[in-house]
Amino acid sequence: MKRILITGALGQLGSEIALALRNKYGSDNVILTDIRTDVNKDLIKAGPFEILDCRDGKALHGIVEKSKVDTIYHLAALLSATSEANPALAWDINMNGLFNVLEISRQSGCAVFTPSSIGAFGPTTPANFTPQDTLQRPTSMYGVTKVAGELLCDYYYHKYEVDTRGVRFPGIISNVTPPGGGTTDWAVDIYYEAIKNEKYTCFLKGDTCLDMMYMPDAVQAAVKLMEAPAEKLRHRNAFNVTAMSFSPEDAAAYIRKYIPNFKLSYDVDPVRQGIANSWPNSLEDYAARVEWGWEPKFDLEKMTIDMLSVLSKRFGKPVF
Ligand code: AKB
Repeated sequence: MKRILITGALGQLGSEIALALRNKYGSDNVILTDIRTDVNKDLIKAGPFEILDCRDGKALHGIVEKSKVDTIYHLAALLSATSEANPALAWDINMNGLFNVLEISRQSGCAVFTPSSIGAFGPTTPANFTPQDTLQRPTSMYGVTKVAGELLCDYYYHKYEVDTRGVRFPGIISNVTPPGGGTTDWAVDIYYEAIKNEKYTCFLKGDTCLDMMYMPDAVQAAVKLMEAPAEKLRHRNAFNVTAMSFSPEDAAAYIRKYIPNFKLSYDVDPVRQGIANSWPNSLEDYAARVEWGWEPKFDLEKMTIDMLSVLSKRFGKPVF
């Protein structure tokens, strides 16, 4: 049976990957770590949990050895807008955290999943159907750490045979744990505000198209890639994956099918708009499909129906 450690386990992605892995491998075999304890208390209570700052390599090593960990899902990182507001902290957390995870994995023989992002691309990357192997010259600090992270993971694979794997996640939409500090956070907020207030003020321009994915597909991507036979993987760090590409106007049009009075207005944040403008409009994810069977289940319509039905029940505001 696998022994898995997750860093950043209480965050948007971590909290749902943690649940999926605990269901699959048993709660006792999935050790959650995070710097906080004030959120997702049910997850903390349901199995092993340790307070951990991934920049503390000694503490991380101690948990890996004590719990006989063989696989690390390294999800602790600052997202794009927070990274741009504090580039030094972003470098410290995103790079030193990853370096510690890789070093400990080299010493203890762990496999490592690390998410990269569409943020690893930049304004000189082909913007439409962005290929798997292409120019990567990002202009945000988040992007710099993501490209450096991809290269570092490749380095540990080639030099030390650490089984490193990763995907370039687009914006992830979920209704469990909110994201924080990302450029794509609007795509979550718009559904909450549509249900709660029938209106939303977006911080990106209405025609800004970005890749997105619903959380069940994101969880599936991480778990499926980590279970893929190694000999099938030609790429490792990191695979393009996408499920849909849409703009605030597109999302609003789908929401209006169920909430006809929904109003979308704008208060554009130049920093996040600048980051979004430097990212691709849509990715091509052929390598992931061929090498490990990536296949998303949710498009914009299916996701909109699911988001609205979950949130309408939660907030007692029926829309269907
Ligand atoms: C962000 O907006 O920073 C993230 C990402 C696309 O990596 N959601």
